[in-house]
Amino acid sequence: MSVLVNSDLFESDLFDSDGAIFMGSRRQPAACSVAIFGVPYDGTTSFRPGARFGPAAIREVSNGIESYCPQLNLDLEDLAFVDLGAVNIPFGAPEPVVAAVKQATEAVLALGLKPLMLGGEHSISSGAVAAVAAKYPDLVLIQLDAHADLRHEWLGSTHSHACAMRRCLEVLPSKQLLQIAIRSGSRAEFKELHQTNRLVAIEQMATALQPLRGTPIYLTVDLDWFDPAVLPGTGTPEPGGFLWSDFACLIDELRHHNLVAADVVELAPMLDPSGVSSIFAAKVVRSLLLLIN
Ligand SMILES: [Mn+2]
Repeated sequence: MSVLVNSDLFESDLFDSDGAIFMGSRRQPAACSVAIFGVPYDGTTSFRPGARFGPAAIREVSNGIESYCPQLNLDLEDLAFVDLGAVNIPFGAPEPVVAAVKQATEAVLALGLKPLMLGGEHSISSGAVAAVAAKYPDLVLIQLDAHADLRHEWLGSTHSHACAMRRCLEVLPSKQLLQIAIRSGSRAEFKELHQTNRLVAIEQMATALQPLRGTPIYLTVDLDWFDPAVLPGTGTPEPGGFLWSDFACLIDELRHHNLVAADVVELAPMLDPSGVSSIFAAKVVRSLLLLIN
């Protein structure tokens, strides 16, 4: 593994920096505050694959949206952020991928940058959360997702996308995870959601977050939290989801918070020939870039 000592001469075999970058981002981390990186992995996808193409699709369409966000009254052009490219990952099983994501996130944090990861499937989040939780022991993880992701194992893998939050709970205590308006899971998963008080109803979202102002927050956005009518390009769509206006309510609250890391996962662009899902995802990324800075 390479050792990162000078951000002006950032060269690392942890990342493959070839290819397109997110609108307005730089290729070198010097003087930046946020680092975008992609993880093109969907090796445990159990239903409809394609999330490996998510990071590239988000970057490709990013130039089609404005850099200015009227809601936040902030402009990406006023920020300095780097797009490091794709984490170099092996093909196949998830364990070495999660390990590579953890190492890459540690490298980003070591440069003093806040990580903003583009998936890829949700299993990658546990690697990034582990690295961020090591830096911020009081970290609170907020999960937007249709699914509870609390299975101990799924289809023979403990690092399946269906186990994403279970793996995060190995590095975070239960009370440091908030699962926002989960609408799909097993009976056992829902029993746990209720017993632990981790499930937050959509109407309670702002109220539940207010006491956490000042606490370091990691936001993981599984795009299937949104309704398939507005975001069909995802591997495990679930009817009964949310709209941009619901996300905007979360943004309104999070602007008062200390967002230290985020990821946006499970975009499978080829499942939406209209391309709107990718544009939706790019707009989510724009909001997070502006918030995390
Ligand atoms: Mn999900």
